[in-house]
Amino acid sequence: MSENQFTPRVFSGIQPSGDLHLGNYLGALKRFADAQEQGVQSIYCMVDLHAITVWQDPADLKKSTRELCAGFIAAGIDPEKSILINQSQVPEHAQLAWVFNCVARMGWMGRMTQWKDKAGKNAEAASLGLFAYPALMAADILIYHATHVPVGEDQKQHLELTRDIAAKFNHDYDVDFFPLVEPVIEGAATRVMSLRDGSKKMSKSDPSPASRINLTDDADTIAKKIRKAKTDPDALPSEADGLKDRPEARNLVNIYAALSDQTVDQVLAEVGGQQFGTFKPALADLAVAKMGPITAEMSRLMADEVEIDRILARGAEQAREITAPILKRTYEIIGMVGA
Ligand code: AQP
Repeated sequence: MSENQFTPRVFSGIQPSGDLHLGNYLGALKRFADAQEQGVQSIYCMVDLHAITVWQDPADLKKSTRELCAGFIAAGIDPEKSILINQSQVPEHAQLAWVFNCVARMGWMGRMTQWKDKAGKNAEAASLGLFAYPALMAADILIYHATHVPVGEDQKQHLELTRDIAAKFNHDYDVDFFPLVEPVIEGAATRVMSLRDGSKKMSKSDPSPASRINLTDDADTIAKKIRKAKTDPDALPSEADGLKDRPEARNLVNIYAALSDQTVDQVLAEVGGQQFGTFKPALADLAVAKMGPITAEMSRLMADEVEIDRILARGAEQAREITAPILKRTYEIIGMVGA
C-alpha cells in the first residue's frame, strides 16, 4: 500500500437516532446523491455506534437503522454504485477508534462544541462515549483513507479534529499514513435552522416536532409546519444582503434555494417583494414535490427488511476489503505483535 498517495474517496455518515429531517436531507443525503454521480468511490454509513453515545431503545435503534438505510437509497444512493454500511457491522471502525482514543488529547475533546451542547451542565453524567465521539468519527473516515467528507456546517469542528488526529498519528510514528481530510461543506443549506427559532439548527433531538420537517411527514403536515414557521412581518428582499439580521427569512430562502437547485440570488430575483403569505405556500409545494417521492420510496423499501439487511451485509463485506488492510497496517506501525 502506498503510504502517501491517497486516491480520492468519499465517506460520510448519519446517526440512526430518530427520524431523518430536512436538515439531514439537504445538508447530507441530497449532496451524497449528487457526489455519487461524480464517479468517486463513496462509502455511506449508518453510524449506530455513535447513536448509542446517548440512550437508544434497542428495538427503536434497529428500526431507525433500517429506516435510515431506506432513506439513503430513497434519496438516490445506489448500493450498486456506493458502499452502504452499518457501522457496527464493520468492526475495524471501533478498533481504529481505540487507537485514536490514545492519540487524541482530553483537551481537544473538551473543546468540542457538540460535546458542550449535548453534555451541557451535567457532564459528569454524560457517557464516556459521548466525550470520545470525535475519535470514533475520525476512525470512521480514516479507516477508509477517505479524502473528502461531505457534511453540514455543524460537523466542521469534528473534521478539523480528524485532521489533528491524523497529523499527530503521522508525526508520532513518523509515517505519512493517514490523509488530512477535506471537509466538503457546500451549497445553500449546509445549516438548515429550526422552523421555530432561526438561531438553532434543525435537529432530531429538538423537543418541538414543529421545529423540523421529517422525511416521513405527509404533505399536509409539511404544509402546516411551513405555514406556522416563524418569520418576520417584512416582505422578502430582492438581494441576499437584505436577509442580514433576518435569520428566519434567510432560513426559508436557503431551503427554497437548496430544494430547487438554485442560488439564493436566483431565488430572490424571482420572489423578492413577496410577502410570506405568498412565499410559504410556494415553499410548501416545492418541499412536498421534492420530498414526497422520497417518503413513498422509503416506505416501499421498509416493507422488505430482508432486502435491507442483505444490502447492509453485502456493504459490510465490500467495506472490510478496504478496512482490514488499513487496520492491519496501522497495527504494524504501532508495533502490535501478530499484525
Ligand atoms: N440542520 C442541519 N442542517 C444541515 N445539515 C445538517 N445535518 C444535521 N443537521 C443539519 C447533517 O446531517 C448529517 C448527519 O447528522 P447526524 O444525524 O449524524 O448528527 P447530527 O448532526 O447530530 O444530527 P441532528 O439532527 O442534529 O441529531 P441530534 O439532534 O441527535 O444531534 C451530518 O452531515 C450533519 O452535518
